[in-house]
Amino acid sequence: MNLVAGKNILVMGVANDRSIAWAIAQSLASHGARLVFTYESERVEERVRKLADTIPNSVILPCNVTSDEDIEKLAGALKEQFGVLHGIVHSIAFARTEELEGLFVNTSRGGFALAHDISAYSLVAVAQKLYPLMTEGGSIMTMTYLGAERAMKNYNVMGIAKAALEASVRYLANDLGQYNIRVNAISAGPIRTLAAKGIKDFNSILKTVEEKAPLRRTTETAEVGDTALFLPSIPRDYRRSDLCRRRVPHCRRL
Ligand code: 0WD
Repeated sequence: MNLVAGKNILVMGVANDRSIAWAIAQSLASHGARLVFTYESERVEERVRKLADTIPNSVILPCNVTSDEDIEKLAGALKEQFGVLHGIVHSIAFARTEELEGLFVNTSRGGFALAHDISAYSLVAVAQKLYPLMTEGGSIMTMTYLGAERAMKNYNVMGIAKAALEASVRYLANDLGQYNIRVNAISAGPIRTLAAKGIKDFNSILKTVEEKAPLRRTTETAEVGDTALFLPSIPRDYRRSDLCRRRVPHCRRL
């Protein structure tokens, strides 16, 4: 089945083959999406290029989300090369390692601002510049974590940034719904990735999940990938679609 055939989807946040963004990209590509990957800097360009080369027809473009200029250039390049954009996968976060251990009360002003800029505001900045390309409707999604809702050991400033991210998702969804653009966050369980390595004692979080999660195991990135696939696969005119008629008995052809 090709759930996203013919859709142009931007994937931001691939750092390596363990990245959640990479698992999402694989699910989207296996269902026919045309993908554009962004990379933060030359530091990761080669790695991202090698991964992107394994997906036919994919393109890679630079974008450091702390730079408005980069985001504007990205918007220009996407407009020129694709015209229409159907989806954005925002899978980006950053906080200084020293802010991801010990007491949250010790968070610095600079560390707080940096974590919020990269992990929360970047979604707003990207949505702002790219939603005009979503002329056929679309899906914007980001990645969050339980630490937004509960105080979790060592997650600290990232939990506050994720709370800001989740609130941004609600406000963006309210703004962009009128253009048939959905905005969602997926809250994944803890997964051992590069970003997770920065959280002190991450192994004990994984162990707790193995003991307490209903499935008694941690989440696989591929599971997050397939969950993410559902969002851009929703037809533009859902109420007129076969999907709606089949699954919702009271939903008649309008
Ligand atoms: O347990 C986990 N791994 C969870 C992660 C559980 C729940 C949610 N998440 C979230 C993260 O908070 C993040 O929002 O998922 C998202 C993706 O994280 P990931 O896949 O765990 O981590 P990683 O593979 O490191 O990708 C994050 C990437 C960066 O990687 P590095 O490690 O190089 O910092 O975000 C990108 C970068 O590629 N990134 C940026 N991209 C553009 N501009 C920037 C930036 N300024 N900073 C970081």
